[in-house]
Amino acid sequence: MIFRWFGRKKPEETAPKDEAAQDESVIQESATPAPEPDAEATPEPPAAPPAPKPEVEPVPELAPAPPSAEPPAPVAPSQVTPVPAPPPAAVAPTAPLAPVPVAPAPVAVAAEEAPPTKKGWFAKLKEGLSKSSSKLTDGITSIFTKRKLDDDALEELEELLITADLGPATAAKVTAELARTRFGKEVSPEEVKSTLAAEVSKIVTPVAKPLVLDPALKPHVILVVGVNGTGKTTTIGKLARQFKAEGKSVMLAAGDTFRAAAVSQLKIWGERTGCPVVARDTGADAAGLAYDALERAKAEKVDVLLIDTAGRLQNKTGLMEELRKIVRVIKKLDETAPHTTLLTLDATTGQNAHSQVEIFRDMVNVNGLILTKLDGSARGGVLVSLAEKFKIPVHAIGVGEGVYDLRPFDADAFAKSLMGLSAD
Ligand SMILES: Nc1nc2c(ncn2[C@@H]2O[C@H](COP(=O)(O)OP(=O)(O)OP(=O)(O)O)[C@@H](O)[C@H]2O)c(=O)[nH]1
Ligand SMILES: [Mg+2]
Repeated sequence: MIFRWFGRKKPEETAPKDEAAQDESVIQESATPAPEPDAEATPEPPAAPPAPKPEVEPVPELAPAPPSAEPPAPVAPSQVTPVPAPPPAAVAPTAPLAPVPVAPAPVAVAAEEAPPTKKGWFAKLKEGLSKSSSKLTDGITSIFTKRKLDDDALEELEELLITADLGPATAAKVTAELARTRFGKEVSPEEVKSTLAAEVSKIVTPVAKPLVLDPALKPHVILVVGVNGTGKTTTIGKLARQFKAEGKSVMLAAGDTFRAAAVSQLKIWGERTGCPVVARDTGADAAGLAYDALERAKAEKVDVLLIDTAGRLQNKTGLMEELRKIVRVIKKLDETAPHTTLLTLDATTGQNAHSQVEIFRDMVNVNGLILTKLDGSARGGVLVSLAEKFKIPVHAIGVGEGVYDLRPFDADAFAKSLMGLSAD
């Protein structure tokens, strides 16, 4: 039997925000570095720790964090034991597409907030997508005010849709559909918007699939991958909260072993959500850590293990190979794992998301997507072209930095919000 956890519950049914405090589980850091898997059990043991250097290579276009003057300080086990409280002003800037961190990012964990109501959720989605939708709706209004749907209008519309990141194929398909039904007629901007919303909804409906946990798996392993700063760690925190609210036991693995701040960031999420975090020292082998975490999750029969990974650009082959190594090593313990390989994509990056999907999919069999930062992105239309091209399930969307800001991807609500229309 398959348990559908996601997208089936109304937001108000989720646990209150202090659920973590009621949970008895506490963060269990490894006081000593976890042993490497032995050579017998793992023909490909993760041997020497990889040099941290490659992971912090300059990442001009996508790195979220400001450079720090401090070099990465190695973290001794004793130093990681106390989990720092979330900083009061922890709301980090929304992933600037700007320069280049050459050192650990500051720990960024947004402050907790109240769960939204269902109505509040649509309003939030609409507000979040307002930058994307205003670009589209302003354009549609200027093209279609008192104007017949002729070839020129269609061409302008197609161009507008392409610049709104829907991609050429989707733009052509959607305009062709409008032409089929309305060509030669005077159409109002409102009609155009609702026709487009219906077409967009048709395209994205097949990928709007909740993440399904298999209760027979102890654990269901979810590996979270993606380019630097796309929201992997934050999404893990949000998912952990949701799983806990469903009554699942959850374990987190701090597979981003390159930066001390990355481990602390996950530990804060672990503390907040009441989930144990398996971690090692900075610079430890990520595949070895993942192996240890899975071994422990199996022994403790936890329902779901979420493995964080270090951000990596899709064109850095060495780093992508490392990701494959994580997959190979955890398969020694469970050949069906990871059961879900989630790619986080930052909606503000627009069309670059396509190359991220292509390469991560080919390297590690990505079978689920999460679009983050749809709030405040003017490029939310990219979700439509991704859906049409790759047909990979979009399990959820991120609409903010808070723990409740991960929502099931509702095709209709998304399509209407993108076109600036109201819920009904
Ligand atoms: N506005 C907004 N910000 C988000 C969202 N998801 C994540 N962020 C923010 O984006 C920044 C990067 O998020 P992380 O979760 O650290 O990203 P990451 O992929 O783990 O980054 P690396 O570990 O450096 O590769 C943080 O400041 C988050 O708070 C979202 O849905 N909306
Ligand atoms: Mg991270």
